[in-house]
Amino acid sequence: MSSPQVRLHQILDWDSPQQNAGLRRELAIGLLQTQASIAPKFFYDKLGSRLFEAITELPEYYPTRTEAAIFIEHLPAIRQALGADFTLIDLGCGNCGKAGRLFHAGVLPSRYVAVDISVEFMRDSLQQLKRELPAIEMIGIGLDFTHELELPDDLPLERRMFFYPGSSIGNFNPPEARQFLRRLADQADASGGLLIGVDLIKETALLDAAYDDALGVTAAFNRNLLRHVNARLDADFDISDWQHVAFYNAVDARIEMYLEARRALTASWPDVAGRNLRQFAAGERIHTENSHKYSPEGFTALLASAGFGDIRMWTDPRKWFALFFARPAK
Ligand code: AVI
Repeated sequence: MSSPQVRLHQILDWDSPQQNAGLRRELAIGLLQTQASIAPKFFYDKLGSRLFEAITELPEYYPTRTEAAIFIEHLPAIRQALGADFTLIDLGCGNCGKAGRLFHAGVLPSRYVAVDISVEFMRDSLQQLKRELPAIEMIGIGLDFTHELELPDDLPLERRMFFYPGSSIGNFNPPEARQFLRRLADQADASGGLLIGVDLIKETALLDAAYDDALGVTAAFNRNLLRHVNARLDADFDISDWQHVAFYNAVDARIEMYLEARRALTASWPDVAGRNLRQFAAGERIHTENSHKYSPEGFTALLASAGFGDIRMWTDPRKWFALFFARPAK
């Protein structure tokens, strides 16, 4: 028996020479800055996506399970907000688990568009979901949507519901988040909307533990970045030289994540002129991620400034996490 079909658009192709050259350039520029940095999108090779899945199961990492509990508690209101006959556009779908749980709970779109940078991982997960729910039209898009959001031309404009759970919005700094949200508002009409999960400001100890768990899974997720960079850039980072550092910066309301050199070392990678070098002193850090936390009022204001109105919010009893629904104000 043939399995039900999903449509795939692979806009991002890590292996196309042109895109690969752009990604290598981006990595090299980041590594050569005074404060070296690697963009968080490089976390998500196949192993990185699996490690992130494992993070979501950790006792310390409360966002995923708190968000799931909000969905269960407020399902009727969420269903009512989304309405019927809509297209769910899942930004950073990962293993499609969150959308799948919504569908199995009876919140059913007529069309599901799964977008992710981890193309292979998304394709496998989407094909599995299609086998479970063959009646829903499913489209997969391999895309770095943090830069551009190119949707298929034949995707109807009406009732586009953007789905951005998990507080991934926190991985942008607030001005970039506003810009990104504005792009979403521009790609829907007044019948559309945005369902978005946001991690809320809370006690420092809880936040620190969520990003530096006792088992070391977040450390592995962070250090795996260097494996991915070695593969992409032909670099020679020795992973055992680097340790995970993560802490809450209360002034900027964000977790900051770094890789810290355990000793003085040099990393190198080839370029047209030979080899590029970056020397690191012992204790020097590579910035790998920020994860911004918001107050309910702060995120409401951000949505409004990005062109959204009719804003609703649901939260958990401890007010650790919030789910917002908003419509483009047109
Ligand atoms: C994907 N993103 C929302 C996660 C977060 O919480 O910022 C990524 C993560 N980094 C470390 N743990 C989880």
